[in-house]
Amino acid sequence: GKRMEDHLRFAAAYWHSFAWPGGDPFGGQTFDRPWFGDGMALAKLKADVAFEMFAILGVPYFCFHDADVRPEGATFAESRRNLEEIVDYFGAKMEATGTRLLWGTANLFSHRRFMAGAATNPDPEVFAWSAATVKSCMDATMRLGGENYVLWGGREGYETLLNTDLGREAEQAGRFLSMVVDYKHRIGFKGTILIEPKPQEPSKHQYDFDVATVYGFLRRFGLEGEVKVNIEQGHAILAGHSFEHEIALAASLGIFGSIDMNRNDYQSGWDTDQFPNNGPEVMLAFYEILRAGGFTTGGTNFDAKIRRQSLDPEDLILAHVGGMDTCARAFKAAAAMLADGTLERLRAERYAGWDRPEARAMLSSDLTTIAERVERSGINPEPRSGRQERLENLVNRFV
Ligand code: 3MF
Ligand code: MG
Ligand code: MG
Repeated sequence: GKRMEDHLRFAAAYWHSFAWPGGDPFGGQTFDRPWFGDGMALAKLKADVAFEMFAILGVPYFCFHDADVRPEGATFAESRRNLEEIVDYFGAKMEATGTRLLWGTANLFSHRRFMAGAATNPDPEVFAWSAATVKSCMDATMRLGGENYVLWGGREGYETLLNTDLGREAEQAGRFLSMVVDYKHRIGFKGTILIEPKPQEPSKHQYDFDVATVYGFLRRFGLEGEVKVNIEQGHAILAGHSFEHEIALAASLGIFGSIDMNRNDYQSGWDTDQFPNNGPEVMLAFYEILRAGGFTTGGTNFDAKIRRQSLDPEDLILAHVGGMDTCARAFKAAAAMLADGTLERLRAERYAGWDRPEARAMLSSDLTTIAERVERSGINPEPRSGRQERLENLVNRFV
C-alpha cells in the first residue's frame, strides 16, 4: 500500500530553511550560514545543502520562490537567466535524488519595488515586472515538473483607503490571474494554480483575506473552475478561523488544493510560522482533508521556520522531524476516526430530517407555500441536542 509520506506528500520550504536570516521586526540576522551572500557559487552551495537536507529527511517534495534560490540580477533579464541556471542545477539534483517539486512561486513582496503591491500596484511598470516574473517562475516550475503553481499575493492590499482605488485594484488582480491561467494553458502546464489566502499582513487590509474572500474573487472573474487554494494554518488563525474550518470550507466549495502546515499560537497577532506540534489541531485538519478525499495534486508543505535563537543548524533537521512526526500521528488518528465512522454517522443523523421528500421539496418551493404548510400542519419544532461535548470527548479517543 501507500506509505505515510505518499499520503501526506511532505514538502520542505526552501525559503524558511535556507534563505531566512533569522530576523524579526526589531532585529536583523541571527543566523550565520556558509551559503549566505551574493553570487551564483553561493546559490549553488545553498542548493547542495538544501538537497542534502531533503535526502536526510526523506521528504518527497520541496517548494521554492525565485528569490530564495537565485542571485538577484542587475536587470530583469539577468535575474531570469540566473533562475534558469539554478533551475538546471536543481533539475540534475532532482533526477539524482528523486526529490520532486510540489510547487514553485514568485516572490513579489520582498524587494522595495513591491512596497505598494505587485498586480494591484498603482504603477503599471510594477504590474509589468510582476507579470514577467510570474511567467519566468511558471516556466521554471514547468521545467522541473512541478505539480502546482502557488500565488500568495504578498502586498496585495492597502494601508490607507485615502490613497486607494479598491475597484481598480481588484480589476488589476483579476486580469493578472486570468493571464496566469491563460499562460498555464498556453504552455500546457498540467498542474493546479493555487492562491494562498492571508489576512492582516504585510498590508493592513489584504484582498485575499481568507477562503471565502478568495472564492468571491474567483467567482467575480470566472476563475472558480481554474484556481484552487493553498491553506496555511497560521493564516487561518490570523483570519479568526481555525485551520480545519478553512479546509472544510474550501472542500465544500470545490477549491481545496494544498496546505502550508505550520503553527501560529492563538495569542499571536502576526504570522510566526512555527513548526506544527499541536496534535489535536493537526488531526482535525487532516480529518477534513481525508473526508474530502485526501490530497490529489496538493500536499503538506512545511511553511515553518526554526526560532531565531536556534543557532544550531541541526535544529533545522530536528524541527522537520518533529513536524513530520506530529503530522504522521495526527494523520493516523484522523484516518482511524474516519474509519470508525461514528462522527460521520452522527452527522448524517443530525440532518436526517432532510431525507424526507417533503423536506427536500421545500428547497425548491417559495416562502408563501412554506408558510401555508407551516400553518396547516401546525408544526412546532422542538430543539434537539447537538451533542457537542460528547463529540469532543469522542474525538479525544483518537488523538
Ligand atoms: C507568507 C507565506 C508565504 C507563502 C509563499 C508561497 C513566504 O505568510 O506563507 O511564504 O507561503 O509565498 O506563496
Ligand atoms: Mg505559506
Ligand atoms: Mg505564513
